[in-house]
Amino acid sequence: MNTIDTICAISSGAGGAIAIVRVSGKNALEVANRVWSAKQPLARSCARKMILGKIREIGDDALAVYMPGPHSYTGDDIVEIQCHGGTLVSRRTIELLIHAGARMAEPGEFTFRAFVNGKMDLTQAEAVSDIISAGSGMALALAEKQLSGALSSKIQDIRRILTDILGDLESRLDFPEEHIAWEEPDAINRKIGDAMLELGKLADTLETGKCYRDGVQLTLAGRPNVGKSSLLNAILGRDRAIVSDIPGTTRDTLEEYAVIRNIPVKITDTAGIRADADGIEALGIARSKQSLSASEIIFWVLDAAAEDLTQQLTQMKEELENSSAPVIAVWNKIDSVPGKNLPDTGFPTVCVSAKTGENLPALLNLFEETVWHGSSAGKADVAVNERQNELIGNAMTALAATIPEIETENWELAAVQIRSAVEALGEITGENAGVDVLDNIFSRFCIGK
Ligand SMILES: Nc1nc2c(ncn2[C@@H]2O[C@H](COP(=O)(O)OP(=O)(O)OP(=O)(O)O)[C@@H](O)[C@H]2O)c(=O)[nH]1
Ligand SMILES: [Mg+2]
Repeated sequence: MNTIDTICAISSGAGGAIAIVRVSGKNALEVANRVWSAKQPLARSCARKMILGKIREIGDDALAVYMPGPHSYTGDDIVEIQCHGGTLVSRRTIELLIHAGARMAEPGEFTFRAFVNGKMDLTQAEAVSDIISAGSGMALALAEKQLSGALSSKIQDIRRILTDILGDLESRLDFPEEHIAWEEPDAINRKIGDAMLELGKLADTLETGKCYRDGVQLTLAGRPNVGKSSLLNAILGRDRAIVSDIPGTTRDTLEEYAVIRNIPVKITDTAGIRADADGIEALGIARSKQSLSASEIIFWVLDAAAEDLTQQLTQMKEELENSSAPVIAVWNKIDSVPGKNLPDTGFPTVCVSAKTGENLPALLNLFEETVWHGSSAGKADVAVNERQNELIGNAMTALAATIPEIETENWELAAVQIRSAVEALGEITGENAGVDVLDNIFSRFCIGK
């Protein structure tokens, strides 16, 4: 991706009534005016105003707006043309723009330009991608905070402290004879320790970020007829799965997406598991077991109204023997046996009625607590991704190696280590990011962003 060409792409999603075609680069105005026309061409005098005109060749009505750099999304001159949606008009407009001198933008190229032009750093560019793919309000809120620079400023604060220390170490190496007021080794190490603590806190938000960005896999399992599908419907608030009093109603696994307590969740309703099944039912049960092993949280549903409570518990323990995911035991159908004494399941347990909705909020609360392992992780205001976490890990390793060097006043080695920590943090914000890192990040964007 170079930053010289004038680039264009359809920036709006597929299928809308209106399409937004974006042109960015030093010739944006000239190129756009060759394709779009009105009484007056687009010019600086009408910057940031929407003007009604036409796409020249097609004669199609289209609004256009000129946003001169550097006060535009990319920092370059931008023209955006709003034409009729559907593929024909917008594609033809792109063809005309290319004919007029623009080139098709690569995925993420507009945001890449914004990064190169200093409109945002790398964590903010990553946030743009997160905003587009956000699957829940919380994922969106986190991405918005990151876009506004919440993560960048935390990283920059730590980086600044380390850069100051590096300056101190380098001056000792450069002017060993001078009596400058250098900091005591203990004081330097205290600062490094504080920086490591802050970095550790950021690394701890990885799990939160994963949950909010990628969601959590929840499986509803149990023997036939206990009310798994009824529970799915109750959680979703609509009749998604077929429910009947015939055991073995759900034959195949069934997947649905929901947002529970702000957490995006893929819920899998499964075929009831029992020992002596054959034919199609046995195939369905094999799938239930596959889903259990891929699950990150399991609701094991039990029938509180049945007679064989202890047998149900024995089966549950057998089936979950090899499962590593946290389990919540759910006694269902308590509406038909109010006040019944139920045995201890050995797991965190909630009694509910999928039929009346009784106690469903308690189940969802327990689900939320389980996702966050009872910590306040879900309330984090920033959440790092895998890439950022790895670099934080590198920085922490380098800082840990700096401490003994400072203790023994081995300034040269201390400076080498701390410089590599500073560089790792710089790679998070993009200051030290290599071409391959940038390619990798921006190639994950969609075209037009
Ligand atoms: N009284 C009462 N009945 C319920 C409740 N939940 C489910 N049922 C009934 O239990 C029967 C089985 O419900 P399903 O939701 O189909 O059970 P399932 O576990 O999905 O069953 P399979 O798909 O066969 O494994 C139906 O007749 C439901 O109406 C409940 O909370 N209270
Ligand atoms: Mg079912």
